[in-house]
Amino acid sequence: MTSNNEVLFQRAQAHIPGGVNSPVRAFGSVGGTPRFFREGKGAYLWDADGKRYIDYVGSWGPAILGHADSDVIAAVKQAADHGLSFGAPTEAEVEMADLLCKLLPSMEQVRLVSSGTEATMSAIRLARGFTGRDKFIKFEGCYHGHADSLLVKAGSGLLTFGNPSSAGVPAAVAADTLVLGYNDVEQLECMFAEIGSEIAAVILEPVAGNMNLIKPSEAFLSTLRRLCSDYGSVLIFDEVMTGFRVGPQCAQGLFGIQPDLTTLGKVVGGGMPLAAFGGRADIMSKIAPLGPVYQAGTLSGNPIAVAAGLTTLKKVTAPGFFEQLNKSTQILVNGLLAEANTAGITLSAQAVGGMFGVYFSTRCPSSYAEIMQCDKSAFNRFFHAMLDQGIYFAPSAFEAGFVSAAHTEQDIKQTILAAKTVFSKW
Ligand code: HOZ
Repeated sequence: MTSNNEVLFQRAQAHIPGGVNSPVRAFGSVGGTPRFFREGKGAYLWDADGKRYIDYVGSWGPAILGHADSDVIAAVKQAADHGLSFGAPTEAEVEMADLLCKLLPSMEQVRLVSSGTEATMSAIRLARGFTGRDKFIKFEGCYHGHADSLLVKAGSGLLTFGNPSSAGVPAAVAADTLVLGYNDVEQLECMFAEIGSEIAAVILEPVAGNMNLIKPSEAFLSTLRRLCSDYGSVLIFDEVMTGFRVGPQCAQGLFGIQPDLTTLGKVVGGGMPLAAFGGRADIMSKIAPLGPVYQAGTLSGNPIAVAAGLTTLKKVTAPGFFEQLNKSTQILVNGLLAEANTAGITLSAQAVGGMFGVYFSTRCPSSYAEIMQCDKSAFNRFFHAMLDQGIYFAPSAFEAGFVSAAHTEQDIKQTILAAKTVFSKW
């Protein structure tokens, strides 16, 4: 019998390119039909056939409280009653800016935008305007949204579809994007020794989550901090994914490194389109209307999105929140590892806060090259078998997973049990 998901996917393809509004949703690399979801509540999603899944995608990160958290929904409804958008300042966005600067010691000033792409694109422009330099460094497999200069050897959907640099980006635009290896300290030192005084910025995901999950080495982060300070380059932590997801002070708090600028998204909007970039006041003061670097947005600081974000941030920074989330995520990872081990299947896995990575390889990868060595076809098999069992992981071997506060002990047990069933038939 044809499922409603199949019918919708067929229909979607008539007027939406590839049937999806963002490529990673298309199941392109795992094959099969994307699930069309009609409802989410807590840790669960229900698809167009009414089948329930335990969700480990969480809208690609924002749903840290689970879907349709009652406090967030109440705040959104209340804000909506007062108007959807004003294109003018509101008290709530001032409260959001105060809160972000209080939570992150590296953030003296912050500007709200509507997406992670806007945040990273604006941060790069600002770093260039501040330093008067054009070149910047990014790392292979890191994804910083889809602004032209950042779509070079990028992760997420580009990596998933085997086309890490997008067509349509003029060579001249990409010429100043220098791409190095994640965790490759020697390469970094060499690049700075050669042209350090020409580098406007270094941008990185402080825990990479768009080529599956890769942890940074301590030496990598401290070298980055030192070199950027020595050469006057702006260190940008892209915490769109890690922000308030790996700890109450994001990855920078976890690792004790202060970036010059930070980009935020996902959790910060609690499921609504909200993102931010901010950092040192001397850099942020270069933005219009104070300075010469232009950046703007009709829906920036949208009151509904700010209401969802504020409510979410207050809940995730409450005492004990991350202790519980870290524990749940670790139990999931340990359980998957134990079941694979029992079944004699080569699997590694790790967690950072509420993020996790599962790899069909003997050990957790620490570089782009190592990620590429993982068994992708084993992942695809695992993905579909788990989906059949009602467990929804990201449809790509190159995406991190996310646990929410709504995942109960029972949900995680059920997930591990599903993996046991899958591995027993491997
Ligand atoms: N950064 C997300 C995936 N890694 C974005 C989701 C998307 O591209 O649709």
